[in-house]
Amino acid sequence: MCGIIGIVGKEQVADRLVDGLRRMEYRGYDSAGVCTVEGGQLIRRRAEGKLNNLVIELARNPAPGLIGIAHTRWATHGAPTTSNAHPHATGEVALVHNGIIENFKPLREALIARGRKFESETDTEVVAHLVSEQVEAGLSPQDAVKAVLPTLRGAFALAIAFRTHDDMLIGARLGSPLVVGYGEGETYLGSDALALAPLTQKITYLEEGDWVVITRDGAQIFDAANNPVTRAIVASGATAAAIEKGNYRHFMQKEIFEQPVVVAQTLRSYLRRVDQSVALPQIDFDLSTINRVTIVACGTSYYAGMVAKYWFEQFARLPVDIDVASEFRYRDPVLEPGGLALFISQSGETADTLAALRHCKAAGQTIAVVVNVPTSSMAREADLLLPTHAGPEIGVASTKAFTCQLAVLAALAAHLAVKRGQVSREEEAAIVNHLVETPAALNAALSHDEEIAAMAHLIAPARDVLYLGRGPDYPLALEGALKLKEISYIHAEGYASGEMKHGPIALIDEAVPVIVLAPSGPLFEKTVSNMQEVRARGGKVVLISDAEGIAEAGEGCLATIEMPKVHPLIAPLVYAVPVQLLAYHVAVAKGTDVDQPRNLAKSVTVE
Ligand code: HGA
Repeated sequence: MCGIIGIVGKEQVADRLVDGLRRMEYRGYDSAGVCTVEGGQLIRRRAEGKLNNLVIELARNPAPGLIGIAHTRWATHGAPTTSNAHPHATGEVALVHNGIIENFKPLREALIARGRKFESETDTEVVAHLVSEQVEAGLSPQDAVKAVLPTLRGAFALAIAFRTHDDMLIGARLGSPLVVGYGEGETYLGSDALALAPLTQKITYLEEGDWVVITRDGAQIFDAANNPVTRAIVASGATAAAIEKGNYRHFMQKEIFEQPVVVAQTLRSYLRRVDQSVALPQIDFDLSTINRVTIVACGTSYYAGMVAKYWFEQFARLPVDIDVASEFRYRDPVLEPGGLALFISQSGETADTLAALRHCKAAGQTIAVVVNVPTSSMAREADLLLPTHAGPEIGVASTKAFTCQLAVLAALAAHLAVKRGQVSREEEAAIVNHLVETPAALNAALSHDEEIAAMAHLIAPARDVLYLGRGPDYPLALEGALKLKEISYIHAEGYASGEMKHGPIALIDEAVPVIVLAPSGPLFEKTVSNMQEVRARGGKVVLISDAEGIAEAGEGCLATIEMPKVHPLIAPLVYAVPVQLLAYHVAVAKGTDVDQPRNLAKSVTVE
């Protein structure tokens, strides 16, 4: 959330800064701004709303200069107005910030008492004043930053420009990600390597507590104790093409359709076709000794974790505890020795999940992470890194990252089952064969795109929608409801089918469509009974099932969507597709901003 970029360049930077912001728009889009340094002046341009407003502002009032910083905001403190947009500046200093300065109130009060005037409601502005105070007192930019950083609590990635220095920027990170990029006679700062993709592939990921001075000649990095340190320069691999829409109307649509390929790509790195076994990355501890798994995640990743709970229990007979990260950390969970704590996050930077990871690490748990960004903070702090290979996910509503997470978790469940002697070699081979069939099944599910688009008008007028599922399809019901809420703004709830009669059935009337996820199988009859309870009360049902299920229970439904008949293990991956497509087409029918839904942003780096 919030994207930041800085360039110390050889050529004009304003357009290139905006281009970088465009690549990070998924991180925040409620306002944006740039500040360049030229002729001993800070030249600042900001605009409320989408990035295009900043482009218009810059066309009216250009910001010349070879050095600058820029920001795309997802507001935490203060409304998304121009005066709250970053960069925040004093006469001497301008800065952009990703994160939250948790102690900003006392800092702000003290600054006001010392006569400083504030022009925004943000937490960020205190940092500009604190650094400025030091500079005005005669300290060098380096010494000023060094003096201020230890006074800040919370999370930050910062890029700071100084009025009297048109040859350097200072960056700092604690809790929020920041990378340094190296060009030819130019150096960059960015929230992620993607932002810098067209500028450079040579990247350094700063460590927690690091701060950095960048000049045209390179970067000098210091750790939290102000010791000069060397951090590795790596090839980022991020390509500008990876974040283009191609022929699709929206990133979300493109990402839904990429699923067969990226799930296959992900599975390839976990399944050994030669002996039909599951292979995990090398680790130096014995997974068979694990006696409990604690899964922690947020949002869609949490629902992937819920599916995994069914799998780990069923296949590996491992007890599983699961919680959302923001609750987990503060409820003082009991973490016994021998436990595996498993964290799931697309970005690997989700602040709540990262904090929970550190909590579990301190409590002696073995740490495993399923992340889509292998250079992320979570990846770097894990004992066992299980990457998904979804490629950059730009649509704010997660789709391909979710199915890739499920693919990895299914492989992990099978591996744990083998390790614990719960599954024979033959059974493992059978599981691998089912997983190998997933991409084809995803393609079959995607072939219903047009049909789902055609029925979107049935759901679009609804004020409320319910989703029902049982077993591993219950988290899918939750995920379906979340997708619809996120991008179409229709109120939606997911329930375990059997829970209907314990409350939600009171909501049923003709105006509340009920989407039932029910592959044929052992739980089908039960779900169909719950579906009949809905229908008996005038409820309109959309049944998502396979041919067998639809033949048995499809009559009288508002609509049916036929999925291929698949093994129960891969059903959650396959059934993710129709709920994604339904949410997508309903949002398109309603004319909402699919890729940048209101109030949301991706890569949630604040708690
Ligand atoms: N707290 C700052 C930055 C917000 C942010 O990083 N969001 O992800 C603000 O509200 O402007």
